[in-house]
Amino acid sequence: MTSYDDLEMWIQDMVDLCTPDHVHWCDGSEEENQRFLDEMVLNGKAMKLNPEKRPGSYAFFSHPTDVARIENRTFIASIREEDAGPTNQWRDPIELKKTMTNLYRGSMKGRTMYVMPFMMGPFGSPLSKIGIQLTDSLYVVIHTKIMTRMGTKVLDELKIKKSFVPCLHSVGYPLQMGDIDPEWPCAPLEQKFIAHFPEEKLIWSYGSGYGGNALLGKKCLALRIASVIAKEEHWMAEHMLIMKLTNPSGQSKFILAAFPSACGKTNLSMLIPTIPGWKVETVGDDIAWIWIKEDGHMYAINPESGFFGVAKGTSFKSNANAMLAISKNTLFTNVAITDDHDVWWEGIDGETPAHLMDWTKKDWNPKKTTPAAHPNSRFTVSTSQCPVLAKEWNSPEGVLISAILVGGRRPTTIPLIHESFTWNHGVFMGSMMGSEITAASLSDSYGMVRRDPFAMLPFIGYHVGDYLNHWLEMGQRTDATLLPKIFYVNWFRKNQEGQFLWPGFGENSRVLKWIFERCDGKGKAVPSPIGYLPAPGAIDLSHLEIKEEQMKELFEINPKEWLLEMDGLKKYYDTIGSKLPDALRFELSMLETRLKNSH
Ligand code: OXD
Ligand code: MN
Repeated sequence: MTSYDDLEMWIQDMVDLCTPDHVHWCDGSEEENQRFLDEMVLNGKAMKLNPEKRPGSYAFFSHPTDVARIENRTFIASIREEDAGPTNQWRDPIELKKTMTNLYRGSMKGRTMYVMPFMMGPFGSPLSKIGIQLTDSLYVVIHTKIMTRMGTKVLDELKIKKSFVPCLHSVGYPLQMGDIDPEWPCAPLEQKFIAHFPEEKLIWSYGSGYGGNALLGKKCLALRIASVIAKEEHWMAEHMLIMKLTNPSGQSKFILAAFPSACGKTNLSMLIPTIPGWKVETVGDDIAWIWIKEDGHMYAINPESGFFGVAKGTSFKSNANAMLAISKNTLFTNVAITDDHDVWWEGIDGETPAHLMDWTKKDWNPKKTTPAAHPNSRFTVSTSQCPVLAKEWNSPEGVLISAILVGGRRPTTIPLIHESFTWNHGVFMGSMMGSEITAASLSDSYGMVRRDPFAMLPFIGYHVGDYLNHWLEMGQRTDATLLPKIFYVNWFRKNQEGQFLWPGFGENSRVLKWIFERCDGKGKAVPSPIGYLPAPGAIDLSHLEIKEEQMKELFEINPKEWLLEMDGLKKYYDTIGSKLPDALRFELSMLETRLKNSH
């Protein structure tokens, strides 16, 4: 963190380095935002959408080489290599600063440097953190305005908090006299760097203008740097949604869920339950900052103030609330455009139009073999437009957490839901999380699970072994009875024919109901070698057409499959090395023993 007293000096140093033509301090007002949007439309960098169909909304189209987070250009530059651990790309901080300083030198020539003071978390929350991002991209400014609390008000808060995370960003495309500024300036791949300096709590990003590479408050600050601060300060920065679940009697509980990217976190956070009387409301869809308060309970805040959601696949069927949220005042990137200037993407409701402009701005028709919208096309919208926003979402106090869900896409092995025996067993479940296995054959596929502990693989700013240990330590910091219960869910189990066994979407509320009841000490469960399973009949299946056979398959625990899974996990644990906590190897051996004794 950098001291408030050093703010002006830091900015002056960066101005001297990047030599922008102008410096603009963003006030974060609506007027300023509209001015920027108008300027971008005028300069051909934004398309205003049909105000009758999508009022206040704009579309943007990135360079085809700059379309997603780039993990292979993301670096943790800790002083000691071993502090970055085996899951991060390490660079020597002195070397990396030298390389990047050369790139930044003069990189904002012909451009304006925008200074954005922004706050991650509600004003007045003990956990909230301030960042100051310097950027030469207006696209980044208008997105940061939605995704964070940005503007002059943050400077007042800075006088109280006294420190901030400096974030420097340049698209890496200086303009000489007479140069034409392209629609989406960016640097070639080998010049792109998303760099984190964990000791200094400093972020430097160069060469990309897209999403998590450029909106530095999100993945860089709120996850990678915050995970380091959180470990030092005994709290947790996690890749989790926060939802409020209310039962028909009006009692509410708050639940966290960690799923890898593109496993439906946004959809689950806005779910419309199919079981009568139950309600889901949203606190956050991507990031949770969690701490233990004096009462011994865990509380969480959502550090963001907007949704940066994947557009592709979003529809009234998959997420009606998101569709309503994005009906106005929304920024879209790399979607397709209809002839009447509205948005379209694969998976949206309705017929595929006969003609579109695709995300590369070329004519498109259904005969084309390329997708019309980029698979990582995005919408950016303020949380305030979510029709089911929980009233507590902006509370500086956070919300009391009753349950933590972990999960991923697992076509085999993992049942629809199981509950951990203890906190440590739950951390073990989080450590074994993995993303979809694509290989067809069973034995091959076990080696192909991409382990993604707590969905944090690309976002832990330090050694993964230390990270898992931090989870275990957090469990020691309070009475075990006050800790949230941990559950492993798998909506994605398939039968032999490759069909999903569980209908998903709103029907997931049936599983949430059992979780709620378990947290209330009411839901019935039976122990199994892998954890507690719902007792027969404990999951409410009323008015759901699902065969008994299907339910059996959803909950089948095949010891042979699980022992293979444990073999894969051991190999993964070996890659973590000596920093892997002994407690997790112990959980693994206990599970193995239980499985062996069960057949
Ligand atoms: C995201 C991600 O954009 O996880 O949220 O990649
Ligand atoms: Mn995410």
